[in-house]
Amino acid sequence: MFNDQCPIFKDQLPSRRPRSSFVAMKIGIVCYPTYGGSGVIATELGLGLARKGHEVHFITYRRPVRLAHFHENVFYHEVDNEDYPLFEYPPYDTALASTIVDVVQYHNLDLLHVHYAIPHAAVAYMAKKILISQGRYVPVVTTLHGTDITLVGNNRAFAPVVEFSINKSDGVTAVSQSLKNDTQRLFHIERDIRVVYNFIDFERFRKVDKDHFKKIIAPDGERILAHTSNFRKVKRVEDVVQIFNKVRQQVPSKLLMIGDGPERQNTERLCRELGICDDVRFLGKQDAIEELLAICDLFLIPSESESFGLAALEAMACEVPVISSNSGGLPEVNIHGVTGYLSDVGNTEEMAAYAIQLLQDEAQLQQFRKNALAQAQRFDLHNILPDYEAYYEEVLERSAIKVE
Ligand code: GMT
Repeated sequence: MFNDQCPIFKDQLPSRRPRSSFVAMKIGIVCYPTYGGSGVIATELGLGLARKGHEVHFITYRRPVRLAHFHENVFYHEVDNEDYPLFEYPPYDTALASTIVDVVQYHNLDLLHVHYAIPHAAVAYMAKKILISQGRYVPVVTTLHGTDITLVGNNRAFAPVVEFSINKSDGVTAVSQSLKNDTQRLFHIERDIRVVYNFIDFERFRKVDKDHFKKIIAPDGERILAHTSNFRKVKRVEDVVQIFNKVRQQVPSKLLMIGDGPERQNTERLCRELGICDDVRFLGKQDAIEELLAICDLFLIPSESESFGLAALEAMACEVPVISSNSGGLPEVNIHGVTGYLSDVGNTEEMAAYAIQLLQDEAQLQQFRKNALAQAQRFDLHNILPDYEAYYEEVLERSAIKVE
């Protein structure tokens, strides 16, 4: 007899994995390929693992944005989700499950790592069951990124599937302690959740000299504030503008709005109403965000909910202090009075006051810049990646032990 968690096919299990020496794994990564943080983390993780010698197979419906070049050990499998006239909604989940089965079998994968519970964890479960019927067991690790959990708070329709597929995963990670707590509060979770934080690649995110940009954006030496997001309601983008409106009355400054999404039009309208359009630039989606962060003095992220706040970490790696809300995992990243300041969601008065105080005190700003970098270094890719590798090993070993 076997069940969903317990592999029965002894000969394929990784008893060949001595802890002390490096053993390359074949890992399938399922993610959203878009600009969102979960896709970025999944792609950077895959690339990092491949650089270490693991074989990584990305399975998704479009080439992930950060998978721009050829990489040894990296394979990309596009999910073919053909739209038949019969379907009002093309059945992506079915196409994804079929692709996973095919890739696991053909490339002999050791483990599947799916990012974002909806629908990836449920689809991975379906693929796992199909593979079991074919005499093959592949353990599944699910990483929870935030909105896959908090969304359920707003839409209970997802709850049974999310809860079931988390419990049926062989390993579960969350990107912050706060998200782990939320998951345990919102669902009946029977298994341990490991916190593995978001990370940053310092090869890319570091302060570089882009003074020529600075002169174009702030010709009179104004301070530069920035916000990056997907401009969804949860980001409270209008708060960013309200904070900036107060700051610019005290400190000559400019605001860079990087990204795009549903709230952009409302936000642009607000800038017009406030008469501050000359000081605000909407840049849309940008690939080289680090080049823009390099010229910034302060980063604003007043989100309603934020499981971690990768955008804040990216800013801090570029030595930019952060004014944020205190929601979700943000206090685990941004340290109040050290790397920036935190306020209650919606308290734009206080956020603006903190920003003004910091921008008017050059010595303190410089100290916060250093502190932000030091804090970001805790989340260096080279520190976090081994946590994922160790967790994979643990999940594989646990699966092996169960059958012995
Ligand atoms: O922030 C978003 O809307 C995108 C979202 C995603 O799923 O791609 O980001 C979430 O995952 C990131 C990576 O783990 C986290 O850093 C973000 O904090 C989290 N966003 C929210 O919780 C709102």
